[in-house]
Amino acid sequence: MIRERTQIAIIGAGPAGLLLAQLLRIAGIETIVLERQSRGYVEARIRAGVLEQGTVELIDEAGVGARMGREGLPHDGFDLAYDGVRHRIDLAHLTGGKRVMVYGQTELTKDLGDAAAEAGAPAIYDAADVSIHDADGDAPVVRYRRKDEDAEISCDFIAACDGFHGIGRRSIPESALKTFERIYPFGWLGILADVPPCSHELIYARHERGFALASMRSLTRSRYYLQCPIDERLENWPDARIWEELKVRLGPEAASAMTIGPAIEKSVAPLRSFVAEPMRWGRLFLAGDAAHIVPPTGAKGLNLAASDVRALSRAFIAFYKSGQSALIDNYSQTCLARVWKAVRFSWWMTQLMHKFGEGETFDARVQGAELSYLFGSRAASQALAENYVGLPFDGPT
Ligand code: RFL
Ligand code: PHB
Repeated sequence: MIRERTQIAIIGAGPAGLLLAQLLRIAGIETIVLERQSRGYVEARIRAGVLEQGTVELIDEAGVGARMGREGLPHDGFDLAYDGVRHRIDLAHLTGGKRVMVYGQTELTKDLGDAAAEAGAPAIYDAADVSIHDADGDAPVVRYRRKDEDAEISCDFIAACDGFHGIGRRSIPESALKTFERIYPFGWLGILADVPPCSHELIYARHERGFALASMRSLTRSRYYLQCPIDERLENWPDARIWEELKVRLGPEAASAMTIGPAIEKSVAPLRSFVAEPMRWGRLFLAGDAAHIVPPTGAKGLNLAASDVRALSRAFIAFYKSGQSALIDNYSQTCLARVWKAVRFSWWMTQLMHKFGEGETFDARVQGAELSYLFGSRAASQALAENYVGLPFDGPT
């Protein structure tokens, strides 16, 4: 049996776990990060692409923003397309100069993984059978298996950053947790291709055949999504069919500027809203997707993980540096206030942009009216822009 001791045991080496470890490391707090998968597997998962300005600032504060500063693409706006009309949401103009950054989650995870390795404290990858013990007492323990040897970490606190399917949230007794969920009746078919984007900014399109999104990872790599049935099979979508459908849904201007090429990744993701309350049980803290999921329409998932980690790192730092536990005690309440606003925004944008039924329904008419209002009203556009660039981290609770 390997026995170890650390201040904070972190489960999960996704963006939340790695960023938390990095923020604590530079504050002189010890952590051990346990990850079920290999480093290669974690870094190859194609997911988020849009970072709020506050997330960018946090990554800089963590000392891992250099490559993002060189290679990331700052975006001042995006387009909404409806009924053949494209309307630009000028983020910078509507929010007093705020913008977002297009930088892939894969790249951020690599930068964080490199920083940990350079500091001589890489995550423990391929950690099997991770389990949590005594989190409601004073001496929590995490057990796992490493190359067929059993290991045990004793620690002061445990941060479960192990995503929606992790064991962190499941280790909390059901009676201590309240959960809220909405499952949407469709998914997103995503495609990644090494071709230049069809527009220099993102296009979110509401089309009678369903939602489509044109995004990117760089000036030579495009990321596109199509609303599809929840049980869609990838075999039904050869590359040629995806490109044709994107052209129809994104409209003639995007179609004429679209370069097509072979897909280097293709997947279907379900859409879900989910929140678990509270985000703490004794000495166990949930952060990121372990505590909440939002549909990707508002580009909020990774950004919420970053704001949880910001609050949790500040709480641990206050505890170790000045013995204050107020931030630890308020962690769940502080996070949930911002989480629910992002859940609301992601739900609203999903409702607005997707096809929910066939034909000329009441809901479709209301959607049309809301989009037309949005295109014509500065107040409505401003509310969208303010949420998209990210609400303040330390807003009212
Ligand atoms: P992750 O990334 O799921 O990482 C959790 C890690 O924990 C590990 N793990 C375990 N380790 C040890 N023991 C166990 N028992 C374990 N169980 C799990 C896992 O292997 C994994 O490495 O959660 P984290 O760190 O909270 O990060 C959250 C983000 O990944 C997620 O919110 C975003 O990707 C969501 N998202 C987007 N967010 C944005 O902010 N902007 C976007 O543009 C955006 N686009 C997206 C998205 C998510 C998508 N999908 C596929 C769901 C687009 C898509 C299509
Ligand atoms: C992406 O590029 O993967 C992306 C961008 C914006 C979203 C969701 C996903 O709203």
